[in-house]
Amino acid sequence: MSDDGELDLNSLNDEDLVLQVHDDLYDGLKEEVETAVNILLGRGWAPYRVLTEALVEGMRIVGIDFRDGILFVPEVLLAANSMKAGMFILRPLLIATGAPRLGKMVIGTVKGDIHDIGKNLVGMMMEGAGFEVIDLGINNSVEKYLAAIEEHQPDILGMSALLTTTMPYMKVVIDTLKEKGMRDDYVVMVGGAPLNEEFAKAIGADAYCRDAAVAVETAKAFMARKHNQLAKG
Ligand code: B1M
Repeated sequence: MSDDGELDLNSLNDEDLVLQVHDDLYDGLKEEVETAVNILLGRGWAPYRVLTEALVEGMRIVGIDFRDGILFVPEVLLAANSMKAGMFILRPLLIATGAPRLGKMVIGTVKGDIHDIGKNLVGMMMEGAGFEVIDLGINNSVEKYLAAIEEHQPDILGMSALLTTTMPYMKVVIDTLKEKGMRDDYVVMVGGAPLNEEFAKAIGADAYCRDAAVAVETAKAFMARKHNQLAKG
């Protein structure tokens, strides 16, 4: 503690500091989260480790108490803003790999859904792996996805949904692609907490991605297959 009673984050060891980030995220203390992220980076932590162990884990805990009615929307919004502030610091570090361009992805959260933290994380990690990412933001109608696909001609369409009520909209988008004879032109990857492999298969997506790291590996595998097919003519 400092003289004014404030906790000096620098005085904590790594383990306690990470636990403190979980608490500060929970309490929506944006500046404290930013400070702790910078301290961990300063101590040589890899950006991905800070992201997963401090921020994503902190948000997981928030999610449990939100589910159980201990936290409510205003508190969770503050937590989400703190998480975003931490991600903002990590973003340039995660994408500054100088990796060659592997492909292009259009990604967005589906209509009726405003959750964007996971989608943003996927976008960052994809950029870090060398993909060009066009982020459509939240609440995307099928028309918005189609317009973006036509404008940007991506290799991959990524969709995110965090609500059981919005995840069926992914099928609307995929069915529309089918109707227009465009389905096979793109790899469709889907993700979000309530989804699973079975759901992805049932709606006709190419892949379900449990998390951002899986999204990157899956996208790389699809691009490798695509390049092999092109090479074979
Ligand atoms: Co909401 N919310 N929320 N929420 N929220 C959930 C999703 C919920 C599970 C909480 C709970 O009850 N436990 C619950 C859904 C229940 C259900 O449908 N079964 C819920 C609810 C009910 C609601 C509201 C309806 C609450 C209300 O108003 N009464 C409301 C809905 C608003 C709307 O969308 N229309 C609502 C609102 C909000 C806030 C605005 C307060 C805020 C969002 C802020 C924001 O995103 N900017 C919020 C938050 C933060 C959450 C929780 C707590 C955390 C979500 C998150 O950011 N996780 C969440 C609880 C939970 O998920 N356990 C909850 C961290 C993030 C890194 O993980 O998003 O899963 P995630 O992303 C992962 C993977 O899923 C995957 O990779 C990511 C990174 O590893 N992935 C993809 C995600 N998208 C992908 C796309 C891909 C690939 C992988 O494409 C290729």
